[in-house]
Amino acid sequence: MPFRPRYTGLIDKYRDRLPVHDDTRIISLGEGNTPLIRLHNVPRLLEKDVDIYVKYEGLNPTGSFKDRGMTMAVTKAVEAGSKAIICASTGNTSAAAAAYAARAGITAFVLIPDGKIAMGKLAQAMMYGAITIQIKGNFDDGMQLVKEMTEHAPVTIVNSINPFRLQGQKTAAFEIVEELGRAPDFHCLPVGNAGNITAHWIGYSEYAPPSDGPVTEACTSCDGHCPYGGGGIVGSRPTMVGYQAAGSAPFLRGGPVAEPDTVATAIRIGNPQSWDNAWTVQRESGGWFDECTDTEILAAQKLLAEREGVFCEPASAASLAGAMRDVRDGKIPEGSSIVCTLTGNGLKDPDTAIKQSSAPVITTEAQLDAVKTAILDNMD
Ligand code: AN7
Repeated sequence: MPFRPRYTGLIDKYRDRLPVHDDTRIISLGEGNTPLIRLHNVPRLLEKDVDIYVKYEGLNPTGSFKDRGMTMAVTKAVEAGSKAIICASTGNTSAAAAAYAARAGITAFVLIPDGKIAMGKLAQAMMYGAITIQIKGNFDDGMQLVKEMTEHAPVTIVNSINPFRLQGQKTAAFEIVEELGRAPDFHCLPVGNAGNITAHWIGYSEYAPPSDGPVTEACTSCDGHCPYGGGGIVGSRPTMVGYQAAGSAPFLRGGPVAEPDTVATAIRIGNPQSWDNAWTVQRESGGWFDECTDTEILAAQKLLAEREGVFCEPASAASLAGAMRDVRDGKIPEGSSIVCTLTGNGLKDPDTAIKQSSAPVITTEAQLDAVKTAILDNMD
């Protein structure tokens, strides 16, 4: 039987296109290589001829896409001799930072909004041994404090303003192109700080560089033209579409939102750090931003779980909620191939899931008669 080499993470796989050296010590947990699942039942429900794939980033080692960026950011922090990393987070960045710091043997300080992160994410920061600082404020307050802290202590920021984060996250686009053999027509993502939509665009642009000029203006991490990698492999880039939660939608309001609020706590962000880059992505790709209500987000999360067997966290479902509406309205035309990024695992936020589920949970005596009734009453 032929054996395939063991998968050892995205830096090893894409080292030609990433800023690492031959002797760089790689801090990895085997992130990346996530499944691209073709939806069967949702397109049928929509009664539209579209191909919808979900890129299930919830299957990364800490359960979100943040691991792609964190393997790079922590690898580079360690290479530079840093002994401590710091981030503000709505939960997933802190989980990833804590895990990769543990792996590297350095300290992670994480600032999270008190009472506003999902339970699974708090459990992760604590178990991975981060120093957790719960602030009586939101993500945007935390981000401001983290930036100020770097002037007072030798700590490396691992939020997505760290350019190595985007370099790691661009590999999701590589995987999608390799699997489909081409770029999708549309790529839909939930947007908070807009780091991930920027990173995807950098990745797509490296695989299908425009004939003239820089790969993409959004590629701030390499001053406008990427020195890594060896040219394009496909001929097109997707239209990029970013969806925000309606109560937390600065890209729709045209500026920062002071008191962002949404059930999708991961994207409860009022002052996106990649503001300019995101508009560059929108312009260069011919895409758009839109917003989804909490009701739409939760309905899409439930639909995906009940009809496709894929459990993502609420923020992630914004990508599908928005895409479904745009397909229905014809903004995304029939015949299109669409990828929706499911940024985080549903297990991150069991409270929200249990609260909104209407599936029967029947409590009975541990006796055959009682169980028989429960089953026969519920047969179709
Ligand atoms: C599940 O963890 O910002 O637009 O601090 O956790 O790149 O910010 C999380 C963001 C989407 C938005 N989906 O991505 C954090 C944090 C999930 C997320 C986003 C986040 P960006």
